[in-house]
Amino acid sequence: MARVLYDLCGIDEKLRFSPYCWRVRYALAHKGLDFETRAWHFTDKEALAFADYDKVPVLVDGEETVTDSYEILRYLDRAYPESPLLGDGVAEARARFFKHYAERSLAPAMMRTIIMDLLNAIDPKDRDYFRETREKRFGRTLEEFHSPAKGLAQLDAALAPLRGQLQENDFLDGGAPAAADYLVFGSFMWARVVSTADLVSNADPVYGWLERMLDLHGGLGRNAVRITDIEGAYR
Ligand SMILES: N[C@@H](CCC(=O)N[C@@H](CS)C(=O)NCC(=O)O)C(=O)O
Repeated sequence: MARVLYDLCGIDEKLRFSPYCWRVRYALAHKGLDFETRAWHFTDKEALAFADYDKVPVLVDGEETVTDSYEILRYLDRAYPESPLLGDGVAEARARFFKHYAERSLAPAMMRTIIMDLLNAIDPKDRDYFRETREKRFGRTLEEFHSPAKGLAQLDAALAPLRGQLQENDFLDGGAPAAADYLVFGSFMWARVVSTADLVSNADPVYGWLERMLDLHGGLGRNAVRITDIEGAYR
């Protein structure tokens, strides 16, 4: 049976922007595993009832159904031990730091910068749901939350540890990419797919890493459909 990844789509089914799904796409490519995707919308909760979950990514691998991007990476290491993503013990505990760093430092800064582009990239049938749930989460309207100047300043500060690491290594996991890179890069793919905002200047050591990440696995990220590829969709 084909391996299936339920993957968030936007205004066009080809527009795939979930940072969590991008982690898993890179992880599957890292392991050399084939998969198909099923385009999923925010409001398509019934389509995930079989997994008893309401978010993507969901990976169906034969008899196994696994939810949550980090748990999927752990599952992939258990089921396919070659080319480890997270590793075991101490390595896995350290990799987990990058999940929290991406979710708590990078993503909020990016969200402030690209939120209106993100809304525009979402399928119109999902926009009310997105607005309602996110405004509740932020405690203000999307328009009030939107502040590219603040977001970019916040991002610049949050990138400091990446700069240190990337001045010494080509990848966050050292000489070759693994889970730390994928956990963090998923957020950059999210921004890249929905927005044309320049988040990182080309003089920044992070920029070279982004370019290397885009080229990995046969240009997986570089070849992804972006909002600008969809006729009439970019504001
Ligand atoms: N902890 C989860 C988070 C997954 C998540 O939040 N996915 C978003 C898409 S980026 C989602 O499906 N949201 C559904 C919703 O907001 O109702 C993971 O790492 O996979």
